[in-house]
Amino acid sequence: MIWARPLCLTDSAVSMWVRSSLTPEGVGLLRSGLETHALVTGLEEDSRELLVELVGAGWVGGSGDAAVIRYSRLSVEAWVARLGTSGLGVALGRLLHVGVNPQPVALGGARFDWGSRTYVMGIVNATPDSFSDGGRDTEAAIAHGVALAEAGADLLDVGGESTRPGAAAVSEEEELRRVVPVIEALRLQVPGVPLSVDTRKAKVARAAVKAGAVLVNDVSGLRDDAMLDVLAETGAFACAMHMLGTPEVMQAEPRYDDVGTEVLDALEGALRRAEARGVLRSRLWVDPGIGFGKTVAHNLFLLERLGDLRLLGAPVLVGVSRKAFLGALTGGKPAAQRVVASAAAAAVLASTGAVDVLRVHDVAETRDALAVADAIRLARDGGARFRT
Ligand code: HH2
Repeated sequence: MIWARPLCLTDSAVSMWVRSSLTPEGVGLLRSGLETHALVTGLEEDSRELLVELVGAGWVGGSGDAAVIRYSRLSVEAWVARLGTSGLGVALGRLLHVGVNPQPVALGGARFDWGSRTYVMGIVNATPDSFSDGGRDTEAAIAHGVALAEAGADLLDVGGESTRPGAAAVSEEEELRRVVPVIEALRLQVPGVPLSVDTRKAKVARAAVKAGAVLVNDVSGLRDDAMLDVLAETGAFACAMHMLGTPEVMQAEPRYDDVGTEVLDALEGALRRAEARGVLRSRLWVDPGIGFGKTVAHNLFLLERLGDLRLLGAPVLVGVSRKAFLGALTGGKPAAQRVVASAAAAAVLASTGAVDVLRVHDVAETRDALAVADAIRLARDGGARFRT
């Protein structure tokens, strides 16, 4: 039987292309010359004129501040060489990050080889009031961290302040009292698992890093210069998360003109502020902040377009675990009954290749879901025609 199958230049198809027709060099050329489309927004009159001239026949159309263009990696390289670090040059240059994994990193002795699988950050809340698993004292939090490490967590995120919608802020002293002993104990009891501290406070971050944390997970998006100074001085990694406002008010009618662009703008702003204060960009991760000043529709749209965060060139962390939007999608289930929905979300996100780390409460269940999703995403053996 004869079949004509549409062929994309996916990784799974490359060896078949080579076997059927092209040399590996030919595949490389094809890849760099392969055309695709981009939506360009934020254009002003002069940058729009420049873009029209630059892309020539690649101009598809546009109105207002937006345009659609056709591009290939080769054409982007030529445009960037011409435009340098102007706003348009930087924007177009970011297209080169798409489809490219961030550089591997060693974090607290563990290696993170981005793209090889989706990594799991286990949540260790040492809080009385977290939305789904509050009520742990120091000993219970330590035991929980050890259990999550045994269940296969690649990292553990220790938090001493609930940031659920409407939560009141916790004092610095109280937060220090909650997180530092947990980090000290986990550093000794699970030495192979890197530790992160979930805090918005520079003093807490500094004490946590001293106690053994190697990453600062800042849900306020690195807004505080004192936090940036701690990162620059200690060399700790950090995750900048997007949040609209503060936990007290963030869910009071969140509004955006364009949620995707506003999240990208805010995260790029955080990375630039951090770099300007001496933090290495290679140590920064980003997170769209699911549930932090977003409606269910905003959350779903950000997840559907998660691949856009690749433009920032940083590892992408996402927290969907047991969150309210999953309850809304499953007929109003309470947080403790959102485990299957959380694992489903993890698998869907991992199957797109747009997420590097998932922050989760249920490590064992998530690892199972990711084992399946990652295996399908990375499947290469399609029989003799496809095998390398
Ligand atoms: N979500 C929560 C807390 N910290 N950090 C990042 N980077 N991304 C997230 O999505 C995120 C986060 C909220 O979850 P949880 O810690 O379980 O709840 P609470 O804030 O009530 O302790």
